[in-house]
Amino acid sequence: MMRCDRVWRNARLATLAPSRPGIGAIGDGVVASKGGNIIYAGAAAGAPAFRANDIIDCDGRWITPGLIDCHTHLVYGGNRSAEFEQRLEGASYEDIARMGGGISATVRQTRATTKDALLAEALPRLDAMIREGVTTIEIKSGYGLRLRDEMKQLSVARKLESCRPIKVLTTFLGAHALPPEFKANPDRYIDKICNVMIPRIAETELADAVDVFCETIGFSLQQATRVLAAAKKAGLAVKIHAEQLSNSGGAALAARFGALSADHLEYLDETGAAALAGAGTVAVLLPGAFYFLREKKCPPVDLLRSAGVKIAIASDCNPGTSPMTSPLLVMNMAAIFFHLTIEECIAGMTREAARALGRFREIGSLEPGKRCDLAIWNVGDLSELAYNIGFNPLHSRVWGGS
Ligand code: DI6
Ligand code: FE
Repeated sequence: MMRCDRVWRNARLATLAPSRPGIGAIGDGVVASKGGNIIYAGAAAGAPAFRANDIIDCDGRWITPGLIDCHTHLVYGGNRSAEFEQRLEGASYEDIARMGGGISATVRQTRATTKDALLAEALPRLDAMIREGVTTIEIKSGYGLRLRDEMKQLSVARKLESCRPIKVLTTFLGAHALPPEFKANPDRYIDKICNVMIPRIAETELADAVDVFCETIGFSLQQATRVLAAAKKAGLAVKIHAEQLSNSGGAALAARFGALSADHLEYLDETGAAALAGAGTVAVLLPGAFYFLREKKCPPVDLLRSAGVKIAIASDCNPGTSPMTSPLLVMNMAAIFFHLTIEECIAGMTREAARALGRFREIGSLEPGKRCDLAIWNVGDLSELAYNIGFNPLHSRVWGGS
């Protein structure tokens, strides 16, 4: 008899265990948890006899690991629905930015919003994610662009974790855009990020990683290099927004710094893909931004596959280019726009997303020793997760065993 807290039986499992092919499916499966962690996840035949306080009959439902959204900008002030209307009338994202809108508009609103109000605005978005089975989310700063407001954004992101049953990982994205105070001197802002902001963010443990928007309309390769070097020096993991609107060489830079992930990648080339593969950097694809900006160029998925790069997918939830809070819609769009397979879509929001956050030892698959984060689905076939549009088949969600 094996003692445990809770058992889910009569379930079909997508374990996502790397030792099994594909999504690691098991037809008649059992999951058992103790102290918030998985102690067994596998076939019913061959499972030990469990003595549990709670035994849940899943009636043949599918269980996947809890979903992981590994790239969001979920905490921000206001919204940009008025800009959306301008775009519908023909203005481009760049036009709007030039007129003082875009990221700058959200920076103004975020600076003017209190911590409590930011929290209140973020919670409905987080709840939407939770309703579709998300158990871990990454949240970036980048709408404060000065130390106190970046810290405000990050501390609101951290605070969300005490408001809901969810794991929040935070990323400092001070190098998201140039703040108005530094318009005349971009390199001075990079100095400030490297010499003041990153050391302070590291010391206060407000961020788990550092990201940079490496792009013609963001920061140059040289500036991004300085930011990533400062992050490494402060002992923080690094990520990068790379090759979204042009090929700037961000992927190779990510590889050079052993980045956890390189994100967007529409304009990635062969050299960049080989570099990511060599470094084990995960490619994070963001179909929501591609859709909302009506982009034409898809990320080179075949190139990623043939180079052997791991592929994650995420919402990029943000007010300007992806006002999206649905992980299921991310899967649908990744399949339709980027031609990902169902297996890639599911792995992309579980196992590979965990890798993109450097947390695959703790989450992302149904394996003994991992946190017992589960999503239990009312579907006959797992492809229904990506097939339905705007329908939520989540039956229940388990975070840390309960
Ligand atoms: N890439 C994007 O698509 C978003 N940020 C980034 O680095 C845009 C964010 C916004 O428009 O508010
Ligand atoms: Fe982003």
